[in-house]
Amino acid sequence: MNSILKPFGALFLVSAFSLSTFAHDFSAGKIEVNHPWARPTAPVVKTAAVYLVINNSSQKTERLLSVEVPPTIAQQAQIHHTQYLEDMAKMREVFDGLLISSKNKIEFTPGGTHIMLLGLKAPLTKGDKFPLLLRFEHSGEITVEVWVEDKPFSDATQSHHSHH
Ligand SMILES: [Cu+2]
Repeated sequence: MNSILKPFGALFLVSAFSLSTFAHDFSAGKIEVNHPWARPTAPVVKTAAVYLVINNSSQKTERLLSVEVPPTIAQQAQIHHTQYLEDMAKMREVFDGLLISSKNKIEFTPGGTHIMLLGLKAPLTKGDKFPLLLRFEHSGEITVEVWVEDKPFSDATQSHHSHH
């Protein structure tokens, strides 16, 4: 685990320049990540879930291998599935990566697949933004910016305001 976390510091510095302040979408090759967001957390809560959409426009199946956040945000980030067993929702870590088939997308949503932050260092507050690293099998690494907000708004279409 330590060896995985080490490169993050350098990576974060580099990616800070490529973070777009205009659109909230991020891409590497044929992979696009749309609107990463998380809900605000209560002070006593040490976990949080991050949601986003991953689009794979390539000809081959892509695999999300792992996710990371800076140690200043949380101790660990994991990919989780939610399974329902006899009306009980149970979260399971995805160890072998998450497949995104060719020309397809995966939506991480409340009650479904999500990225779990464990050992939060501070509560997530509305308006906060923090980096999240996604590591893909073919497309390499993408650092996205997670926005802390009450709920997601549909991107793109609402970013254009008419001028009177
Ligand atoms: Cu979870």
